[in-house]
Amino acid sequence: MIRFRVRGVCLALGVALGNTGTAALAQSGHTRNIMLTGYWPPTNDMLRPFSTHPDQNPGGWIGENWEGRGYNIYSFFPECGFPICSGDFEVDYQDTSADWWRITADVNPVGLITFSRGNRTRSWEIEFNQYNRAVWVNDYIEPLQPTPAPPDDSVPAETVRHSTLPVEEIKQAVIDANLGLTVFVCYKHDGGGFLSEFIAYHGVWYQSIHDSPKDSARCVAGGHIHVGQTVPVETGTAAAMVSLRVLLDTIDATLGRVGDADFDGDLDLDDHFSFVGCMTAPGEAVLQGCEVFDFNSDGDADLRDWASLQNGFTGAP
Ligand SMILES: [Ca+2]
Ligand SMILES: [Ca+2]
Ligand SMILES: [Ca+2]
Repeated sequence: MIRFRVRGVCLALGVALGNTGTAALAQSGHTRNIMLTGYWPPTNDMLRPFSTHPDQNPGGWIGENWEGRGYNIYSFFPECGFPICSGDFEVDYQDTSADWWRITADVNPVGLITFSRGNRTRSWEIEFNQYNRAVWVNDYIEPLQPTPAPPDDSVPAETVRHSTLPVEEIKQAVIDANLGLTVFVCYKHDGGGFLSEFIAYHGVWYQSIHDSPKDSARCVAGGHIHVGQTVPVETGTAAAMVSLRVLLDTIDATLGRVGDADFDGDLDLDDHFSFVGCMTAPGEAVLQGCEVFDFNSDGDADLRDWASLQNGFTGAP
């Protein structure tokens, strides 16, 4: 682990670990992997339950087939003894960018949310704009600007990329959760021009690259949320989960719900009947055409997947 000192106010770094431990299974042109990144507290601490790293999450990973929805949730974040952080995402444009591309190549996320520490209030600020800036706030390790700057040579400098998260739906859901947060979408401003906006830009940039339904690692939606410094960790975790549920709803609406074999929007007896012909032993390869039943993305359609289907039973509309 490289430890280094940073100073002053600093936003976002995300983190990468040497071994992410992800299933990285591609299916039907996309995974069911969701990538979350955190940075300064509370955004690193609030994402611990979704880390597969035993040192960062001694309580154990809860991301597998989270809430029976058919998505594996993976988080990556640094350890920060403010202002010092350690981990693969350093407060450095060069390392952050290199780690971003390495981790996404492993996770192949179908959706992503980058989080970073925001202002000094209990805010949940959903960022709409992130720019391909030619000039950024200097980081602390030479070279102090991104290399290259602007980072994205596929579009002109100062091009804005918008969040593809369902920003209004996330806002409303977090408000409705009554977590004591000030929730808003930032439509008029940018992400601050430092590491927060840099990783935010990477998120929406990555999503645009993998936007096509023909992409073997399709990414449906991505964007950034700034979390206020005084948001308690537990509140941050709760709000992240609320935001995540809305993201999963959006991905379901685009790709179809896991377990919905007849693609009619429900998990009813018709789907259960279909499962019977698809069931495998644990670890036995899922049959072609039965991938929709592999809730935990481990390559089979066994009784664990059946349990998720049963728990998600909706009946016919
Ligand atoms: Ca640097
Ligand atoms: Ca159905
Ligand atoms: Ca399975």
